[in-house]
Amino acid sequence: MKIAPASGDALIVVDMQNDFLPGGSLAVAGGNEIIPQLNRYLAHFSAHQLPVFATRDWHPASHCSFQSQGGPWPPHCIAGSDGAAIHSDLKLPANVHIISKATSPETDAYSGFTATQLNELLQSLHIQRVFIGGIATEYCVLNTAKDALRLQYTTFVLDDAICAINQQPENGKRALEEMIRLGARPVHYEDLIP
Ligand code: VGL
Ligand code: ZN
Repeated sequence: MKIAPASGDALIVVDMQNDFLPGGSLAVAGGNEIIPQLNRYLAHFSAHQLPVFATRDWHPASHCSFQSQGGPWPPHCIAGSDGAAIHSDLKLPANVHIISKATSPETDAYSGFTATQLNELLQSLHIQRVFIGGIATEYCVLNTAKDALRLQYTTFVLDDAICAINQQPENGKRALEEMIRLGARPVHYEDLIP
């Protein structure tokens, strides 16, 4: 399948933050290995002057998803901390749209669309197709893709630039299958027409 990125397309890079990468407090094994691949997509979208969005988990120190508050996760991505910073090897364009999510203590949000301006921004830029990559496949990538599909965006998942936590070995694989079943199309960098 060949795809030509064109006007109306946007790239959404999900949660490529230090805490989710090796060395971080909720490190996803292999998460760093998708950085070069995401950089190829970023270069492609930038070369075509297509908009780029980067979501980030941006939690208060007492967030409900933390184990100390009865949640499932160790503390991670505390707003303004080094752990919450997007990895410096990721080559985001200067005009990247940063989308902060799960910013209030009492609610978690795995989707970049939950309680953010993402949909409004995409609408204002007349975006019809979104290309989604990043981490974690079975949490924030999955939920962002599901919302994109529900909101009627043609949704591509970057099969070669996502990474799963895999608390159970097949979680990432199953999440990709679910996205495809719901109508997302998997893409590989080689599918893009230069
Ligand atoms: C995420 C666990 C907790 C994610 C966010 O970005 O997939 N996972 N918070
Ligand atoms: Zn989180």
